[in-house]
Amino acid sequence: MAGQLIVFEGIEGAGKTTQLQRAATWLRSQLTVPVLTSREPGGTFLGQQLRSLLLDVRQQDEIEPRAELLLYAADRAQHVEQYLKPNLAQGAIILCDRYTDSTLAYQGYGRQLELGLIEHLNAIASGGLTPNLTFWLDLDPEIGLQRITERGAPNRLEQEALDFHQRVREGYMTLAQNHPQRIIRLDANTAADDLEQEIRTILQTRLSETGYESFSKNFSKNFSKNFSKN
Ligand code: Z5A
Repeated sequence: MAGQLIVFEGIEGAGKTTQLQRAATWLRSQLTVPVLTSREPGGTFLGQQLRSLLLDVRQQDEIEPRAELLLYAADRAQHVEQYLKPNLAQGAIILCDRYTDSTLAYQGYGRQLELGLIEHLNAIASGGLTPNLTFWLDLDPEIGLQRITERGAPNRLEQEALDFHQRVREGYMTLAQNHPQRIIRLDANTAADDLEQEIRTILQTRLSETGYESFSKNFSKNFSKNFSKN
């Protein structure tokens, strides 16, 4: 069976990385297929170098919005061909921190570059690879930025003004409305344990529907173990 690409999206501090790691740990305990994690930017060796160019606050040049867009596209093109497609072809489930919707939300809605241009570039960079499922962790940017400030050392994009992050969030809202089957909105202002449970339930349903039989079997086994009175 071809693998599954499952993406976690949202503004800074929404809790994507936390939930992605928790979901990966849980899926590995449930499935026999490989469960991998990755991120954009930075999912390849080249991508790690692009990531530091893009996010380092010590960057001397003000990065032009179109230059920024092209650097994210370069990172994606490398990531898709070198990592995502080969592993999906082997049947892996890949949980990825950010993908094409980030470019639409940040460079499109945030930087206000032309959406049609970004869609075209996303199609080129992704080679047509679209996520099977996207979790959008929706959070008020004021709360997200407060979480980041408490964590310390904000990156170049995290230092943008609040209205930039508001536009990014509105962008995600529009994307979720336009792709209701693929993008699932989660209220990220919820305790991490509750979010984790919600994500597990959705993954169980979606992956069972896609034919992950060992998943359903393991699940029913766990279920009877947990709830059987014997
Ligand atoms: N970007 C772009 O512009 N265009 C593109 O095409 C792509 C990306 C692909 C990547 O930065 C940047 O690149 C990003 C968009 C841009 N902008 N910025 N900045 P990154 O990877 O370094 O940052 P990030 O993706 O935004 O991750 P993050 O800031 O680390 O946030 P997160 O992964 O969503 O959250 P977290 O690390 O899981 O949690 C953050 C803090 O909140 C941490 O202290 C947690 O303990 C806490 N937390 C987590 N969950 C909760 C809950 N539920 N309640 C309370 N506190 C919580």
